[in-house]
Amino acid sequence: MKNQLDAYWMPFTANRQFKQAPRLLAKSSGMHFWTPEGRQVLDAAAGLWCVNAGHNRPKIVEAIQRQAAELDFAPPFNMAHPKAFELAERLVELTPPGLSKVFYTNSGSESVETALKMAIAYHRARGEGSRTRLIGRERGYHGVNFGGISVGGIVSNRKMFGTLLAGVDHIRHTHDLARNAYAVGQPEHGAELADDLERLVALHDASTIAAVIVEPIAGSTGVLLPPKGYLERLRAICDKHGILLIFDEVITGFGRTGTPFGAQRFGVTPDLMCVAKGITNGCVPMGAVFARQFIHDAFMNGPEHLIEFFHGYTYSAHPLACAAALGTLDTYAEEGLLTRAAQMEGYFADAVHSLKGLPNVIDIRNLGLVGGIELAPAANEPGKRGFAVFLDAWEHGVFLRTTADTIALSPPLIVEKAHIDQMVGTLADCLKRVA
Ligand code: PXG
Repeated sequence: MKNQLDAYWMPFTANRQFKQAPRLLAKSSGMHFWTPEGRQVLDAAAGLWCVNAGHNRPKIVEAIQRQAAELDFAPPFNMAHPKAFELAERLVELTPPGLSKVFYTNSGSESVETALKMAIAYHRARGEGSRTRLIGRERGYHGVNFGGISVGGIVSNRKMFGTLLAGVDHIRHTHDLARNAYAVGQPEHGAELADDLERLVALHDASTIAAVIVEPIAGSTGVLLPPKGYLERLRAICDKHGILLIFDEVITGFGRTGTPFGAQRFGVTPDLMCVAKGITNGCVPMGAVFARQFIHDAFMNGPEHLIEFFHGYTYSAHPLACAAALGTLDTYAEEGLLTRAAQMEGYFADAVHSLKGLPNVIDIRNLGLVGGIELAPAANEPGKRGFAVFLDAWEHGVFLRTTADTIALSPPLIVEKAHIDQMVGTLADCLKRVA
């Protein structure tokens, strides 16, 4: 057994712990995984915030199978295939007005790099080449490539990797247990934290700043919700200073908050919007960046035979991914999944907030079909308690995500009340056992 597990260096995993007691998945369907031994496990994490329509949906499976047999690969540079255009048209029907152009990538991390490059190149294309600075936010997660970890604000994802990108700064995060603990939905306090962007403008001058990137809801860092009025204020400050606003909607995209995108739920439209995950229901790697028309148009000058944006990937608009995405959008549309989280939000909120008072719980947060349960860290051992809950829940039939000592629930959008009861009931028992 040891040899069989040796060669694979696993991502974002405690490799030595895992290989002593591996957790393997062999099959999936709907709301569930099965282990190789045939044990059924409820998926309370939509895989990794991506399987929004549930597992192994027939339309998506068939679309991938058909596509693989018909056109396996089409070079994306100077060539294309019909589904790439069809998908782009379908996607922009779902976005807030103005986000009318789609650039394909293969992951959330690539979407972030793409958006950051677009922002800098956009300003240069329109003659403001001094705007090169990128602003992120403390505790932000924007994938793992160099641009993303530079604007990101999770220390452990940054500290091992040298000096990162130059010319990056960060606004403060919005997490405030003292004022907002146990808020239901968006917290009341903290809109003024958006003014931190004014501080950075005063420090660096707006003429040096290209863009600000934030997640509407920060997921990986432990489910941090935008305070009421915060995103609106960030938008207004960006407008005032000619700074582009980038939303990283890799987690909030495709129905997680009860609208197709978080932008619609929060009523704030960014200039660039990064997505991935739910675009193909997690079945084939794919990401995309949505851009406002004026950003795209700024590139469309110069001789017509020349490339306008020197960027793209071998697998941009991959036929299998486009087919999977079209099958996914059909499934979302037929079952009303992009708004279903709004219908389930009340029941889900009551369920997660019922965990208040259990051992070590210090906050509970929710919005749409996202729940965060924050635990007090064990003395001198941050993350240990969260990991113990993850393991205990897995052993008791529920797969969930923990980051440090926050438990994140983000079930597939097909979730029924009985599943919510099971995941929250199991979690309640876990918290009692692990305490
Ligand atoms: N941006 C955001 C907001 C994300 O959540 C990425 C970018 C990167 O996507 P790729 O496809 O390159 O992984 C993500 C990814 C967690 C967790 O524990 C979440 C992600 C990745 C790993 C762990 O919540 N999201």
